[in-house]
Amino acid sequence: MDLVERIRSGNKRTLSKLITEVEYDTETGREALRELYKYTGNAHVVGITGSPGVGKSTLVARIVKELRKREISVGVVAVDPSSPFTGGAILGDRIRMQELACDPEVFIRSVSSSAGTVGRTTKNIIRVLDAAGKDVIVIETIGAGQVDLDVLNVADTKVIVLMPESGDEIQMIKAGLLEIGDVYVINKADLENAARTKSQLSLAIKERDGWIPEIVMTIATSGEGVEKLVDAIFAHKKHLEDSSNLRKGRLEAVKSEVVEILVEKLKMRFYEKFSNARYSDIFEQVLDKELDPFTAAELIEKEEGL
Ligand SMILES: Nc1nc2c(ncn2[C@@H]2O[C@H](COP(=O)(O)OP(=O)(O)OP(=O)(O)O)[C@@H](O)[C@H]2O)c(=O)[nH]1
Ligand SMILES: [Mg+2]
Repeated sequence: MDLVERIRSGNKRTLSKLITEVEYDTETGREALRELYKYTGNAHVVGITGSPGVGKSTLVARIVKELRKREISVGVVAVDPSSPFTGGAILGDRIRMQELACDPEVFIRSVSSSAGTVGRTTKNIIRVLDAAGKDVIVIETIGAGQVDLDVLNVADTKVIVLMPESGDEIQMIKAGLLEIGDVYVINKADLENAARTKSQLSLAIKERDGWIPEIVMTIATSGEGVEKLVDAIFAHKKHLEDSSNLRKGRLEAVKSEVVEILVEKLKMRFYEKFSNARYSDIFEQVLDKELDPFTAAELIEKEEGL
């Protein structure tokens, strides 16, 4: 059986090995990604994001359980928070996740965000899981910084997780996350201020592309509200399918991915060019303040016919 067939049969060991190849960006990994590409696009990708400690991992474990109850196969990609302060939670997450990982229809993988290429790696892991036939792929990220937003971009449904707050203004408004969510979760609804946070949130969110973001209250530790959350995710999925938004969103993602690849290639090419002495006088001039970096870039552009 060739690799593609083994992956598509859902063999966990093969899947695990291939994902490692993809993580290390090996030739085998790249080759497999090219071959598997045409089998992707069937999975619904759900991005779960929110500040450290809001309960994302606890929630993801509950979502996976709920999906399995509905006989839906699941892949989970956890992008580890890089902050050492939340490091303690990771061990707990792994233990919770391990119980679920025994299920042959569940595949769970962590990616370390310390690697500079985590965005692309995560996208590629999602592809492998998609080609392997997982119906839903859940990604957990902390939602801060460009990398996380990149990762979130590939999600068809973006779920923003908040917890009750006592302030006048929800922190997430400042973080700019209120413009991108399709579903909002107020987790830890057992704590004070849950209702208040919900009403503040409902005032802040707006309709986008014919979809009014849903707000769901959950208590991830007990599982309360998780069924409603999964329903909201599927309602959004249906909305995307019924409108042309699924295709539109994915088209944008494809575009930015190709741009990203081109930029990476261009960068390599420039560094190669700069490794010989050809432009060294320009760099010297910039260093000596005879040229500014913008003018230097323009000169090189002209020289290269760009
Ligand atoms: N009271 C209460 N505590 C919760 C709830 N959900 C999660 N927690 C607790 O909140 C803490 C953080 O939960 P995690 O699931 O690790 O949170 P996280 O968002 O994944 O955290 P990071 O991955 O570190 O960003 C844990 O101690 C959970 O038990 C909830 O609904 N209510
Ligand atoms: Mg977590």
